[in-house]
Amino acid sequence: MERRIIHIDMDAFFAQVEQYDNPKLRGKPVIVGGRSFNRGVVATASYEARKFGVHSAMPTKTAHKLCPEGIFVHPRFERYKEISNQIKEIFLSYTEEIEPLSLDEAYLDITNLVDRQNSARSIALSIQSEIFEKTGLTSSSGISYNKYLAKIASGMNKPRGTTVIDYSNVLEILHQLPIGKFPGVGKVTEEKMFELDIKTGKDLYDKSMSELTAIFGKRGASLYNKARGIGTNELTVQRERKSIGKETTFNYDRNDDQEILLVLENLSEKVSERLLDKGMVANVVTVKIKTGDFETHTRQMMTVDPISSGPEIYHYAYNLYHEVKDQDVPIRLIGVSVSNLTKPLYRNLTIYDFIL
Ligand code: TTP
Ligand code: MG
Repeated sequence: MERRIIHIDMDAFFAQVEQYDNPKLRGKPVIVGGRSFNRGVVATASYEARKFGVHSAMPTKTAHKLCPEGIFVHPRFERYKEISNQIKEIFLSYTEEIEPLSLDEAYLDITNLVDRQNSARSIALSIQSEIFEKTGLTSSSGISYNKYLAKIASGMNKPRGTTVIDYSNVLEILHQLPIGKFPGVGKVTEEKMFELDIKTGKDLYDKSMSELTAIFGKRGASLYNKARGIGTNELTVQRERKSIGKETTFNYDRNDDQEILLVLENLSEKVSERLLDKGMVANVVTVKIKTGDFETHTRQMMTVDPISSGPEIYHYAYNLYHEVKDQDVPIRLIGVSVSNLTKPLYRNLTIYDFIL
């Protein structure tokens, strides 16, 4: 089945965030990076600064020379991370099939969202406008039938671009693409390509598989395929591995099972409350103890059914406690957590539903 993959990449990400947060910087050449004149490098530059030839990884010193009126700003990674999370939430509201590549770019597999009313392009445009509405920032998107083509496409009409590569235009685009723009071709490979007189996708296309494997080893085949529009469409999706946990540290080491289990029951109840708050159910329970000499031990168990109530969590925690606790060794900390969390699509039926 033909996949529809979108690659979304924020425009001049760090610089745009700085311009958004500080309106005085808007429309100006902003250069984000290390401000140390001798050792700093540029993380990124606003499009206004790029006109002067400033780009990522360039020494700050060079950027100063090229763009004397540039405004140099120190990066604020916490802020970028915050916005990155906001953007990720927007992606997740469209599909769970997402593969983030860095703070400012991700692949989305939107195959299942495409129908008669919604083309892949219109979905990409709608994601981009939603990002703009919620964060004030612009992005570019590329749409294709595999990952690396989507990534190439998103870079073709930056900033604020939306570009489709399909079977009708793929070879034309790849043939004229500078070799350094192929994902996976970094500076070193690019140099090697130049030595072989391979400057564009067409030059690469003209090489045989055996020539390329002789020069590039195992990567030869992948390069051969990349010149032809062939690449993987499988996303590496990070399933949420969130967990919810509570723990207590005692003010003295304890060894009395009754006492400890009372605490564990209490903690289970608190974990349940937070789980219910989120409207989620769990499939794994973990118990953690720390002994008096600071060794940590954990045990975990898959639940038979997804669980959420305090008594259910305690049921598993109780058994795990007896597995992990050495009768003769007092402990200073006990904790319980649940993980493998999901939102139930419908309420689980219980025996009471049948009685009624
Ligand atoms: P990119 O997406 O490569 O660049 P960009 O978003 O600044 O610009 P473009 O419009 O061309 O996509 O990288 C995203 C962020 O990662 C960038 O804003 C800053 C950071 N970064 C570095 O810190 N060092 C680097 O060498 C690069 C390339 C990026
Ligand atoms: Mg970017």
